[in-house]
Amino acid sequence: MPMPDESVHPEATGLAKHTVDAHQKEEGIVFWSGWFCPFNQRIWMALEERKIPYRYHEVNPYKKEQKFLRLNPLGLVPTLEIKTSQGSKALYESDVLVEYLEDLYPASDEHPSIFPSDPYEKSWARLNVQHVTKKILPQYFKLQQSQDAPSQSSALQALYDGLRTLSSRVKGPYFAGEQFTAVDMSLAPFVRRFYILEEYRAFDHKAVGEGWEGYKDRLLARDSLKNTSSDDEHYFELLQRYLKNEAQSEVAKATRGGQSLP
Ligand SMILES: N[C@@H](CCC(=O)N[C@@H](CS)C(=O)NCC(=O)O)C(=O)O
Repeated sequence: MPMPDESVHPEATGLAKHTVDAHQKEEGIVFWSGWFCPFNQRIWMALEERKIPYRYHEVNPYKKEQKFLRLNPLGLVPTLEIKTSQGSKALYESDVLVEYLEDLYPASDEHPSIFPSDPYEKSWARLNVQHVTKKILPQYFKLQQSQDAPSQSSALQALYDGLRTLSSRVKGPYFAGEQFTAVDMSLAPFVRRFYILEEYRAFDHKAVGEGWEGYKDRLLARDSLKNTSSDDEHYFELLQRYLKNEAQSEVAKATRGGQSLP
């Protein structure tokens, strides 16, 4: 029997579909993407923010087809296939891919960087990407999948704590000031999906506290987020399996088993 997650809507919709259509010609980078995945959307945003040429290729990572596993043995999106004269090689893991793209296309007017140029500020940004990935996201997934009131309440408080810490470090309008950076990008796709937590898990943006609401509004208004986002109904179709704790993805299994995220 196929896993429930296998039956995701086959393609991006809404504004994301226009972006897909605009990236069909052959390029040196092939973006193996799952339109629905927030980790994947980080890289999609980076490609768009940095104006990097790429070809979009939709893949259902829950089907684990051999040609996909040959590129990424973990079978996860995002994956980048890099074409060379000797053939193809690949890289994966959103946090690594952001750094790869930065090295491949160093900051220029044509390809604006998503890291501050000052070395301290750059490492501070990296530290805060880690804060998002290691402190905020596990609580986000825990809150989604928890089925009883006490565990939902403790995940909700821990999520607020993580967001509050980040929010207190935002210089404004974005994390590092005027520049939109990898920190903003690491969180924005998840904030885009918070409407489901508001509806089903009593999440309240106001409860995060000072500065958060303005910051999250600026994230949600960013073109690279909007242009890589699909219609709400299709996110809900997938995320309701998390709300019922029925999802069988690696992230869902890790969350259920109390392990760190894949
Ligand atoms: N740590 C990875 C996580 C990527 C990830 O979990 N992707 C999910 C989709 S949101 C996936 O491909 N899942 C396939 C599976 O669980 O089998 C990253 O940051 O790139």
